[in-house]
Amino acid sequence: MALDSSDAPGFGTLAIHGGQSPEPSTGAIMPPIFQTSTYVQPAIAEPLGGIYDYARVANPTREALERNLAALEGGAHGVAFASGLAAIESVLKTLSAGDHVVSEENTYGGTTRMFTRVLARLGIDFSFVDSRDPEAVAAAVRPETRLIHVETPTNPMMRLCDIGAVSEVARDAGALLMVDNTFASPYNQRPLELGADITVHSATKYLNGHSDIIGGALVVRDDALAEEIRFVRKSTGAVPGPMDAWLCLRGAKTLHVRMRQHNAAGLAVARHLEGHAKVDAVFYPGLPSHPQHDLAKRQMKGFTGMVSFDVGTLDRARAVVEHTRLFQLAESLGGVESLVSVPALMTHASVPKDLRERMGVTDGLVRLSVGIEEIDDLLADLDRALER
Ligand code: P1T
Repeated sequence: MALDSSDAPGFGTLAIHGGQSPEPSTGAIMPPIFQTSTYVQPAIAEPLGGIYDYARVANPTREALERNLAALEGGAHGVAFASGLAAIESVLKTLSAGDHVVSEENTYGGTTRMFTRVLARLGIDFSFVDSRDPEAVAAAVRPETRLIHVETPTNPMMRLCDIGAVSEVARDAGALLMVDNTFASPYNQRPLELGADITVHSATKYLNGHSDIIGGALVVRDDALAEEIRFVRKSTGAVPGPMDAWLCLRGAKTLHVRMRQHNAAGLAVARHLEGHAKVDAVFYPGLPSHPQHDLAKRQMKGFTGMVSFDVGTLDRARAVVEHTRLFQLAESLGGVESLVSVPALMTHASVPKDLRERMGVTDGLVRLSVGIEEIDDLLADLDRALER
C-alpha cells in the first residue's frame, strides 16, 4: 500500500515512501524508467488501465513522481512538467483573453518575462504588486481577476508574502492563489496548508537537488482544477521525459536530509556575512534583522540555502564572484553544490532597470545558493573572495 499524508507520517518518511509502492510485476523498489512513447492497446480505444494510450498523456514513472510530490506538499494531485516555467504557464493557460492576474513584482525574471512579453500579447492582463502588503494585493484586484501569483521567498530579494492573508484576498476576489514555492521547498513551507490553491515549483532546484535536470511541478487539492491543468498539459505538451521524472523522484527522496543542511549552512552564511565589514546588507528571512522575520518564523520551518547580499557596486560584486572557488558562477540554485550569481546581469537581466533597482536588485547584489559542502569551507571561501 502506498503511504500518503493521511497516514500522518513525518516529512522524511513521506519523502521516501509518499505515493510509492513496489512495481507490481517484479517488486522493484524504484519505479522503472518507462522509456516509451506509446502503449499497445488490447482493443481500439481501450488502453490498459484506461489511460495508457500515449506517453504525453500518461507515463507511470512520471506518475510515481507526481504522487510523491503531492504527498510532500500535502495536496491531492501532482502534475509534472518539462520546466518550472511550463508549470506556471499551464495554469495561465486555463485563463482566457480579458482575464486579469495580480502578480508579485519580484518574481524570477523569466516568470515576469513570460507574463509581460508572451502572455500579455495573448490578451491576459497583469498587474504587478509588492505582495509583502496584502492590502496592495487587494487594491490591485479587479472584477476580471482570476489568479493571484506570488513567490515567497522572492528571487532574489528574499521578500515574503503572508500566504494566509493573501489567500483571504484571493477568496474574497473569487480568484485562485498560486504560490511559487521553489525557494522554500515543501520541507520548509507548505502553501496549500496555509490556504493557497496551487503550489508550483521549478523542480530543477531543491526538489531534484542535483543540478542535472530541468523540470517543473504543480500540486493542488481540488480534483476539477487538477483535471483542467492536466487537460492543458495534454493539449500543449510540456511534459518531462521519463528519465528526468525518475531523477527528480530520486532527488526528492533525500529532500529532508539536504534541506536540513541547506538551512543550517544558509543561516551560518547569512550570519557571517551580516558581520562582515565589506558587506552593506544581507537579505535572509532567518536573520532577526530581516523586516519580515516574525512572518518567516510563523510560516516557514527553516529559511533555505538562498542568501542575497549587497556589496555596493558591480566592480565589487565582480571581484567576489571571480574569486570564490567553491561557490561557482552560474544561474540556477538548490543543488548540492554552492553557486553564486549577480542577478541584475544574469537571472533578472530581462527586468527593466528602474523596476529592478526599486526592488533592490542593484548591480552590486550577489546571490548565493548555499550548497551542502562543509560550512567552514564555505565561509572561508567567501572570506577569501571578499578580501579581494
Ligand atoms: O528554470 P525553470 O525550471 O523553468 O524554472 C523557472 C523558475 C521558476 N520559479 C523560480 C522561483 C525560479 O527561480 C525559476 C528559475 N530560476 C533560475 C534559473 C534562477 O537562477 O533563479
